[in-house]
Amino acid sequence: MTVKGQSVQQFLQNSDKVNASLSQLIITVTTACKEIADLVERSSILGVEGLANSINVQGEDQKQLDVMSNDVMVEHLSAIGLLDAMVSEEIEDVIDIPSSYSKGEYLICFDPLDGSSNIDINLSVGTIFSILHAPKNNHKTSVDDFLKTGEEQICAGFCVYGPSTMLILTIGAGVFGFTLDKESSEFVLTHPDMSIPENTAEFAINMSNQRYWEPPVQRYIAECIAGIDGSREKNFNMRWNASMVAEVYRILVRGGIFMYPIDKKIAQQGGKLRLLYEANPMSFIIEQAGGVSSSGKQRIMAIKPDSIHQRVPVILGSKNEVDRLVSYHQ
Ligand code: AHM
Ligand code: MG
Repeated sequence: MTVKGQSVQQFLQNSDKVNASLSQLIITVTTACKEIADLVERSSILGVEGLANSINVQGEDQKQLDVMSNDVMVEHLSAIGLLDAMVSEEIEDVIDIPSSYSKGEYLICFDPLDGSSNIDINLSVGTIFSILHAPKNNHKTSVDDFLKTGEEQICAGFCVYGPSTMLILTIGAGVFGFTLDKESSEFVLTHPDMSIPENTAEFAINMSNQRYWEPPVQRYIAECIAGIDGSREKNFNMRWNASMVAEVYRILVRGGIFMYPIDKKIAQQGGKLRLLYEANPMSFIIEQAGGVSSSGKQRIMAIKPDSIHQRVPVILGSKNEVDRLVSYHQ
């Protein structure tokens, strides 16, 4: 039963989709997220909102909080004996479980702090995660273990560190939103069965990349901007948070379409957003809430990854708008 006000722990206990070990793994992620929420909230007091003076595997400047959030995740998750290995946006190779801890039956991929260009301006950032089964039998952990389609995810979620800290979770039976109650330090169910309206008049895209877009996206956005005077005969509104967690949360609450499409500037790297720990978990959540998620050419969850930090074009959100833009690609 999904009763508003129940803790995430109670919610998982009542679900027939999770066993005790998966439930414990999810709870451990939420514990790490509470710690990250605290770091984000106190970052200027702690003096850690700036650059770490290091570059990650993506060639991006790491913020101190990127590194600290990654450490919090790795520390909590290494010790629970439930994981076989991990992949993080901030670490080039697969992260092995130290030999001092036992290994377990799951794999996890995460972006410890998504949208981190927003840290020093006090806008929403978040943590995204995706959980998979590890291969059975005694085997040596390898990159290949992670190269599965998004369809094989058994759980995906994200936390948004905004005015409230929220956890959005799917275990393959709908999408549930929990709000962190700072008095009890519990995530409590506030948004049961989240569902995305099929229609929307709100789009999200980084307009500064317009001159690099391909024709289908040019056409779609031009039609939105023409509004009531154009072929769509309705006005659209635009949002861009530069924080995927905030954009996906907004779409879960009131619908919308979010795009980080392929463009000439990023064509060589295959897109901007990463498949394993950004696009796949968000696609699982969006589909579970009745939305659609596509690269423009194919369903994101059907893409077989070639590498753990692979990038992909992303178009997701309200069904009718995503379907329309996908049809412009055909
Ligand atoms: P990050 O994981 O390094 O923060 O990058 C991902 C973020 C997404 O949250 C957001 O949609 C996008 O990058 C914003 O990119 P841009 O700054 O090009 O608008
Ligand atoms: Mg990210």
